[in-house]
Amino acid sequence: MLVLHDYFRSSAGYRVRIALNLKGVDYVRREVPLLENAQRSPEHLARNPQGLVPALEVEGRVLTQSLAIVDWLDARYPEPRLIPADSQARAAALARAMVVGMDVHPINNLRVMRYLEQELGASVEARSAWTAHWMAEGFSALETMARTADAEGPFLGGAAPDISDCFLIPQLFNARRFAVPLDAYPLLLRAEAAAVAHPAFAAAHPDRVAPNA
Ligand SMILES: N[C@@H](CCC(=O)N[C@@H](CS)C(=O)NCC(=O)O)C(=O)O
Repeated sequence: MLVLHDYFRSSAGYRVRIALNLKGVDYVRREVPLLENAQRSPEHLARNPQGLVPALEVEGRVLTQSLAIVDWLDARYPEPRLIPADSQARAAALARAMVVGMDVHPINNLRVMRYLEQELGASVEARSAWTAHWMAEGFSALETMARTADAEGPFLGGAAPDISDCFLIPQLFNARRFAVPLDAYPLLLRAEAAAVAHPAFAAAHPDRVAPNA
């Protein structure tokens, strides 16, 4: 049985939950309470020296980094494919996922927010402006990428979701938490609407996996 060390509101964990659900793979979740700094406990650092979630235990080994985990899932459980086989489509799907996973999320996550506040003295307003700015940059580029792609939707990946949808939907959840305006991104909202209606995405939602849910 796979064991996902995760935090209910972690968007990187949410990506992996979506991918596991899309693949129909059974797993158990273990909550790592980030606000209590459990990610920095010796126990979790032994799983992931970065002190981050998600971490996926697979047959005595631990996989980290959500993109690497989704890639592993695609190799281990090939259907449905989340990273397309066609080389051009593969590069495009990974590029969309990386807009979120490499260029938006890493500068908005908990440790960066804490650093901005505790080391650089940023106010709550300044932190919110920072978050909204980098999300808007990323969403704006993704919207253009979605518009110029061959796929007709509703997902970024087309009729079926791909890895970029696994990355986008959690980031939109974050955006809504921080009241980031989303009206300028109709194609991203179309993917979100399709995800709301999709059982694999719905079951991965933070409200569904929250400790008190
Ligand atoms: N690039 C990593 C990012 C992981 C990450 O930033 N996880 C966040 C939660 S979404 C975390 O564990 N934060 C804890 C902290 O910042 O102290 C991935 O994709 O897995």
